[in-house]
Amino acid sequence: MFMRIDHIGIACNDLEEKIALFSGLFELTVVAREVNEEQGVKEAMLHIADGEGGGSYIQLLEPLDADSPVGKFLARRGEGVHHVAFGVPDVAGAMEQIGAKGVRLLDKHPRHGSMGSSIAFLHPKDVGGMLTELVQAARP
Ligand code: MC0
Repeated sequence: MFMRIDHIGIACNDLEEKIALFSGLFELTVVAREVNEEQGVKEAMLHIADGEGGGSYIQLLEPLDADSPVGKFLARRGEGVHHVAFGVPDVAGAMEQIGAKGVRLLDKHPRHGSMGSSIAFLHPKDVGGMLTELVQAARP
């Protein structure tokens, strides 16, 4: 079902500061920046590699406000890994397949994600404490 890890999402208080840190430490390049109002984040994608089905990235996430998912996460846990996103060929199909196994879907329908992708989240309590995202890349 999963083709690859699409990205690791990192919650941070200051996007520009963490872009400088990650690009300096690992020599990664920012390939996209976006404000996603629906998800309540300002974000940057740092490219790691390309593979079958799409690329893999570090995604840096700064909350737009304290009541957003990333804002609440920062208040509760501080900066760090917020979610793991798996690349799938068909996000609606993957949602149906995983939902049938009893995992709670946090989205009823796929939503708009980074770089034109379609995404859906799975409840962390049903995936060993890991907030999990399914990603169908716009251009595999
Ligand atoms: C909360 N919990 C987490 C967690 N956030 N566990 C692991 N990783 C996380 N990131 C835990 C809480 O500690 C709590 O555990 C339990 O889940 C229920 O939390 P809650 O009190 O209901 O907390 P809420 O209201 O903060 O909701 C958490 C939930 C929410 C995951 C349901 O954040 C959500 O719907 N997230 C999906 C959307 C999202 O995260 N968007 C931002 C990234 P205890 O043990 O204390 O009960 S958007 C994005 O990444 C896009 C742009 C993209 O990739 O393209």
